[in-house]
Amino acid sequence: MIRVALHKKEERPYGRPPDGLRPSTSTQWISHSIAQIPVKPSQQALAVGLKPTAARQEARAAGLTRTRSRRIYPMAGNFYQKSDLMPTKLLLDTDIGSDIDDAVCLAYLLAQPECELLGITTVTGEAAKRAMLASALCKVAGKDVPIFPGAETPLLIAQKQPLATQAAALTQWAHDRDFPRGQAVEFLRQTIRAHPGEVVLLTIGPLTNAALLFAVDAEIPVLLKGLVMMGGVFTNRLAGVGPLEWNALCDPHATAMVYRAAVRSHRSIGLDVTRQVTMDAQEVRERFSSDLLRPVLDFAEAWFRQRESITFHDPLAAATIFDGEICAFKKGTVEVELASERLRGLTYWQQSDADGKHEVALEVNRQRFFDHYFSVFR
Ligand SMILES: [Ca+2]
Repeated sequence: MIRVALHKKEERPYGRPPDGLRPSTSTQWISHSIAQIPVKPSQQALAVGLKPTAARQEARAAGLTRTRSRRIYPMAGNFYQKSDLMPTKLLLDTDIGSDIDDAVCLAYLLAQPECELLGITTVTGEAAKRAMLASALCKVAGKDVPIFPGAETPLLIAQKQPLATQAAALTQWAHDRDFPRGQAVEFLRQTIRAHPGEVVLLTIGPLTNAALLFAVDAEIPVLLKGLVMMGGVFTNRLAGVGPLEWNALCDPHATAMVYRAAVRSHRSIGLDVTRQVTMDAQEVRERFSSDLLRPVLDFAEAWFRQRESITFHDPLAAATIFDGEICAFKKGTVEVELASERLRGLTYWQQSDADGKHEVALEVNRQRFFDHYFSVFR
């Protein structure tokens, strides 16, 4: 049994901002039994709740007609149509501070004019230091984005990512040091409920926060506009890419819970695709010249002491939200291996055009991605 601290639920109608979230005045404790999590694909019971009827009724009551629903949930390959004039409301869940690509991704989101970044949550070890790194980028961008340190340890397995190594570069950059504690999941929950059908949740780290979010509020998956994840490996077509991917590996049980949730638009950009968008250190140093990319380059110097290139895993996942032509997706069903200790976290993908609820990126236009990525910094 684990215990999850949540702040007392406010009784307020949907459509209003979660302005009462900080600071909190009282806390209620909700127990969530991890023992309820099925461990075999054959036991796909209601791990995170699959009764969306009430949430759909609430979304309709908030003005999401059937016609509009079709417009904001288009077919694969055209996820978010250009006719959407309003910026996309986005929540970012990140393990910024380990692989450099999270910072590369956050800089892109802060510069992307079509992105309304509602908040950032951090995940895995030293979550507060990760929040400081996110804060440093937000300050350079001149944006006041709520940042919440989230879950530091996986649901059941041992920690694989205890340190935020890039935090060493924080001495060079102004950043906040104090963040609300123990409120990340509740912040996500209230923000999504305040904007039913409008928020895209982008996860670019292990899925502990997302799994807890779906576990404490089973209506959240259908209240999302979409869930976009960097994670998994779905084909074996790319030489040198093994069957396991880091985000899924770091918390396989959370990954399984998220794939079982009844999200209406669920997209995964896996390692077999993201590994195709790399840039060597010299070109990164030449092209990361804008004000917002300068701290990223500073964070990256520690990275370059061990590697000579950056792979744009997380920025690629983010870019697919704003340019539907960068990646080609196929529908199917993803199941996560939990029984085998050796293969735990492996993502099985079965293509199914008819009833597949998970869209997986299969192809990437590398040149289009890099052109798109750097275009937002001009
Ligand atoms: Ca990441």
